[in-house]
Amino acid sequence: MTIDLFADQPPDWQEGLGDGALVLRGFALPYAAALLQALPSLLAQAPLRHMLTPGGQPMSVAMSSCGDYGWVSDRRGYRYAAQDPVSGLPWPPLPADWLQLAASAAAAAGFAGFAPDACLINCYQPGARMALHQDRDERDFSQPIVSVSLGLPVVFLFGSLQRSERAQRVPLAHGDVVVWGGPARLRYHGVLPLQPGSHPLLGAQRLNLTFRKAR
Ligand code: MD3
Ligand code: FE
Repeated sequence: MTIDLFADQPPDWQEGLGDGALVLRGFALPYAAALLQALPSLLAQAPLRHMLTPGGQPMSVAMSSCGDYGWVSDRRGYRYAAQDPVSGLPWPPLPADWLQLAASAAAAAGFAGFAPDACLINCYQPGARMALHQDRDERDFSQPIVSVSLGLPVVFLFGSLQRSERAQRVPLAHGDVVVWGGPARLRYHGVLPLQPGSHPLLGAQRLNLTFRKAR
């Protein structure tokens, strides 16, 4: 019998980002083809759009959703809605293999039984960015958020519970999955402007899928 001195260490594809946040490098790679295969029909039903901030500015990131609820922003504010305001129809259903990826990533990070009812689809073109914000439109902050990065790499900003505190910079690449829960759930976060480039599967863009339990 051998004694494993590193038995308490996570595998090297798992990186802690402080309490409650875990990067699973490349976790989505085996799912990437299936994820991308479902996209055209999802986006045909619920097209990507540049939503307005409550202040009336179009966001640089183009967004859509699937699942029981979608995230909506307009002059009235931010909220989850059961219908896409563009079509008046329900959002397309969350594909089964997307759900399976989200649940298995959450389980790997210690959140067994994660059952998201919303997936926000963010599409970044070069120059698109996301300012520091908190995700607080969901009802139950004990539920984690699972994010999947696809396409061009980006620098993710991971702040603290106060906007003013300095954010750490975390590179996120194609196939990386991050699970944000527990004490990390309400940390400020954002994304630096996407740099130009070309990804073999996605060309000059980055997609981010965030799986959430909205209600
Ligand atoms: C940390 N999206 O859609 S995903 C968002 O890359 C959003 O498109 C970014 O922030 C993107 O709201 C970042 C990573 C992420 C998502 C939710 C979080 C990080 C988080 C919630 C709490 C803390
Ligand atoms: Fe966010």
